[in-house]
Amino acid sequence: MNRELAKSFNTEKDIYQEAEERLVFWEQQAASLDWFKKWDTVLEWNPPYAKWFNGGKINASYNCLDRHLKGTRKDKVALIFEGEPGDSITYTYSELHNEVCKFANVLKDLGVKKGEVVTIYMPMIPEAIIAMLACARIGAPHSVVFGGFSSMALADRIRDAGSKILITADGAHRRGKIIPLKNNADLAVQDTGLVEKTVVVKRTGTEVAMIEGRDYWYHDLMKKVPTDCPAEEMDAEDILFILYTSGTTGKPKGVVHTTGGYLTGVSTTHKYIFDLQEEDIYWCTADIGWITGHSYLVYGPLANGATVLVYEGTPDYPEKDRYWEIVEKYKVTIFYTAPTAIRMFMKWGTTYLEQRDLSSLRLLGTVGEPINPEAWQWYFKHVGKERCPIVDTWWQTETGMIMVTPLPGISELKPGSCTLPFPGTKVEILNRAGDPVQEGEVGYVAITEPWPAMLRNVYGDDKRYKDTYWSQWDGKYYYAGDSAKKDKDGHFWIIGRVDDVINVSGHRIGTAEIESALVEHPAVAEAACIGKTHQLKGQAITAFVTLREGILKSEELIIELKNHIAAKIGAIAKPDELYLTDELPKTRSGKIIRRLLKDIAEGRAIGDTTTLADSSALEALQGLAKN
Ligand code: 7RM
Repeated sequence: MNRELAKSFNTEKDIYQEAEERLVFWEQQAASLDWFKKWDTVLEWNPPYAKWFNGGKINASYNCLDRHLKGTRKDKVALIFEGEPGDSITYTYSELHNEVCKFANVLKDLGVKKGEVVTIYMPMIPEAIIAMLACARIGAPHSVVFGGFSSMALADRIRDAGSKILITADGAHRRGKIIPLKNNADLAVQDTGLVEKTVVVKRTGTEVAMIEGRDYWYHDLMKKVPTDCPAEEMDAEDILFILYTSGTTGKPKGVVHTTGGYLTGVSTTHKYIFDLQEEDIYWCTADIGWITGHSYLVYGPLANGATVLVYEGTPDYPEKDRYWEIVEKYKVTIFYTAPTAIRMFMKWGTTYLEQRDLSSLRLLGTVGEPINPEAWQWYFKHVGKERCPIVDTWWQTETGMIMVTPLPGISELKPGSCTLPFPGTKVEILNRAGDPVQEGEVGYVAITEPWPAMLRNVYGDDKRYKDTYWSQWDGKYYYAGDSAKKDKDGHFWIIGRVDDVINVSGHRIGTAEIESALVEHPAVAEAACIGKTHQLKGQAITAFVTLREGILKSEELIIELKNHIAAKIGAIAKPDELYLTDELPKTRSGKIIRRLLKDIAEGRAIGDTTTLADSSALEALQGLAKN
């Protein structure tokens, strides 16, 4: 379907064919960036260590700013900022360049040296992006810690990175309330005893304690510095940033990304996948604390000279139409969000969309989880008005860039499938032995050839890098930790994390499969399933379900939903227990934390909740499962 509709997109050449010669393709893409010195080799691959464009000299901040100042993009809007309280501000490329240069000088004055990790713990405000680009400018890797994380989580990350400088804000706006970022930062700083200087942006006007000689106001420092700061000539393989991501153990992994390959990967994918045109208003709703914020809010789009919208708040404040109000106000053309947000919009109903003009939209995207076909259809119909292709983009913190995705204008769109590997990448679905699986068979997602934006290591933990990603197939292929199937057209259907597989009486059932069946039921908004230890079956399925607005909870409905799953998948997938709940425990990036649901179902002590967005969801659930 939708091949017709996608025809309006500009794609004269067959990019898949063109990219068959992978290294030639990536070399051509790299050449569209500005380099101080050209690379010696495109790829040096000593599994599992890759060097891309080795010998090349480049700066990410220069590529996101300076090179746009030469022509008409100088006065083009780079950032449109919409604050939660409704304030807004824009920066042209030239203005953003000024601010970044000034802040780079501030960092230098504070003694930050090339190679030193700077931690950024900020709300979604322009200064956060300015700080990232300023770090990149002087060659100091940044470690952005999501502003919703606790002081403990922040302290862990500061410690692991050995960071001596922290950039934060007095507070963050969140649903009309203020989150005390500086207070949290202070606790983390005390706890680690590592941080020597902090820079504080005044955002909320909250009263905060400033320690003489340690804490500095951003606006004070910015007054005293020149606007001129040449970009440091970095090696292509110098670290651009570290981003912590949770693994199977409690200790987060610092995923290391370098400069030249990363920038090549994110700019190329951003340009082709979002069909970027000069006049687009591009909005990615991800927070800068996540990889999507790094790759597709900051580095990809700015390297491409796009106009990027940055929104500080949540979709439901002050009203549930806030996103659509923003689309209408700024005439957003490209909108990139997560399935969890889409399912929430579905739950809220269509009235909020209907009262806003969404006719500027021309392309939609999703990322973060498998999108169930029903949510896809809803997005297509009610947001895109059946005019906008949807790009369902599969990738990870570790891949740095989108790896499996449709291309508008070329690909057939299939609700629920992220379709095909991006040109110039080799993604496969393999069995344990490393052989490709047959059509319809479940296997593991593998990346069989290095790609430019791939992670280079786990910060300070080489062993973990090898064990986690390269031990599955003897160091040959990258192990993504996801399971997937291919259909008859060779299109990818991601099932979910491998750790989300339930084994009922020897039958492997993906939680995602059951969840997908559940959300097809008209009463269901969202669902999460886990495997609960069972004496006979090994594991039994427990389902947690939130209902759509206006649907009442009842025993009859519980029975109906169980039968619905049995009808959709088979009796084997019928949950033993099904709870109707108002909320599910999620991370701040919207991923359901099944581990916590498992603790609840098993009736054991709740594990690590530092990644949980809202703890009230848990309390309600515990009450339910006890009854
Ligand atoms: C970008 C991001 C990575 C995990 C990944 C998958 C899941 C992401 C999709 C998806 C199905 C998608 N980075 N995932 N995108 N599953 N379809 N389009 O989310 O490191 O935070 O998460 O997210 O399980 O392994 S991440």
